[in-house]
Amino acid sequence: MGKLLVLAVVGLVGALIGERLIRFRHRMNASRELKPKRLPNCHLIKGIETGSEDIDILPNGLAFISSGLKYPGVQSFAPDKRGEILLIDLNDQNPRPVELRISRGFDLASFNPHGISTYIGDDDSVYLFVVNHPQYKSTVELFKYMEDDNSLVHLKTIKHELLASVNDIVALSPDSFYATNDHYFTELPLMLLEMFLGLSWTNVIYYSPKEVKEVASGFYSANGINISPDGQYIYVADLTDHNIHVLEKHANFSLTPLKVLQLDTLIDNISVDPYTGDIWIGCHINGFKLFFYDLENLPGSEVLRIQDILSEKPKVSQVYVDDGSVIQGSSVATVYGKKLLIGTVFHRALSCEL
Ligand SMILES: [Ca+2]
Ligand SMILES: [Ca+2]
Repeated sequence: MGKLLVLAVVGLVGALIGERLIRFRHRMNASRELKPKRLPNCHLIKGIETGSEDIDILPNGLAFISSGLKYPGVQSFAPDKRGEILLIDLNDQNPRPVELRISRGFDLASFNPHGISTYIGDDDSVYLFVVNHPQYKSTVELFKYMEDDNSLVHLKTIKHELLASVNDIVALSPDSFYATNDHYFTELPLMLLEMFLGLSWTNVIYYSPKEVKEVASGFYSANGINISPDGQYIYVADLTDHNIHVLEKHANFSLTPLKVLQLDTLIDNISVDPYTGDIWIGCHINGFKLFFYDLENLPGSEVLRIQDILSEKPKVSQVYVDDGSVIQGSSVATVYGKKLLIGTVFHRALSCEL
């Protein structure tokens, strides 16, 4: 009887692990392969070799790029090099990235930038919000961009217990924002367990100096976040649930779920074309290739464009696919006029003509 019970328990645990493994492989799109789909006029941007995880473009064509992310379990080609914010002017024929100097007093040595968002103030001041992971913790750094000398003046560091594992951010004013947490746990073994078990415990936080609150929850891994041009809707990417959530924004900054657009790829950052409202997303074709980096089996890149997301039938177009031979691990795609920029978690950045 005792042996039977042991056998039953072992069988049950085995079945449970097997079931979780199948679901985990599905969330990771572990067997997904895509045929390359190239655009005719693309070139790698010189000077970006170690990541361009997020890109945010101002209406005048200046593009801010966060580079050099170090993230648990993810490849880095320069693990000992600090991160940086790069700037390129997309009005130049062959734009060259320049590193933005950061004002004194900011701890540059531990700078580990991730998601970013810009905000233009009433007096045309440009604010740059940067998710930072010094010592693998999460903070949000607020900077003011000074165009005369291409520098960032550090205004403040925001830390909060609700902002524990921040991935991306969208600015709402010079000092308030929504942010996504991509994990519930912050210790690596527990983060991995959370991913393996498929817990949907991540969320979106509203932050202002006066109020901090959870405004949406139930995501497997909330990642990119952005806002519609009219400011009424918030888009949140759930990386491992392969979908984009559309939420309605209210005057008190609470959010209510409106719809979910289901796709079949791992969605990272979300960009919104300010003129058309089109959504551009940088996606990971196969999560196993991203998280288990192998030179023989490179992670590829996929860019999707979504038109009319609020309509009954949003149009989803696959714009670019690469098997990793050109660009690995696309995390962001964003447009300026006819130019498409594709950024990556740890690799290079690509500029294409549409
Ligand atoms: Ca962003
Ligand atoms: Ca991201």
